[in-house]
Amino acid sequence: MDDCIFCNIVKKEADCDIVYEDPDSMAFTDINKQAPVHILVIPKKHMRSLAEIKDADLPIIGHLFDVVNKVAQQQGISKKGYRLVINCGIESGQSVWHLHIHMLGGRR
Ligand code: DGP
Repeated sequence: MDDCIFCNIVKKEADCDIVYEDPDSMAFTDINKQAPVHILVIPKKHMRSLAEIKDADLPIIGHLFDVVNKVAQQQGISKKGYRLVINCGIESGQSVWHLHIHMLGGRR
């Protein structure tokens, strides 16, 4: 989608610190870090939110959690632990309407 900032990141039309990429997903540092490690894991395919995924999207959702595991190891937070957040919908405060998993780690 042209007016989606995360789609623009996927197309490499917006600047960001990409830490992982494969044909279906991408992970990059959040522009507004809330923890020493704050990474967003996204599907490359545009999906507005968790509430709007289709049955056909379920394999990519599982894949995203595999990516979380890989990125956690790469970032050295796998053993100590980290928090995952998915904001879903207006009342959650979701501000970017492209599904993303926040990975927060590096401190207790
Ligand atoms: P949420 O509130 O769950 O929709 O979180 C959206 C996150 O996306 C927020 O923590 C800031 C981050 N973000 C927004 N725009 C950009 C951007 O252009 N680049 C990067 N790296 N992160 C962004």
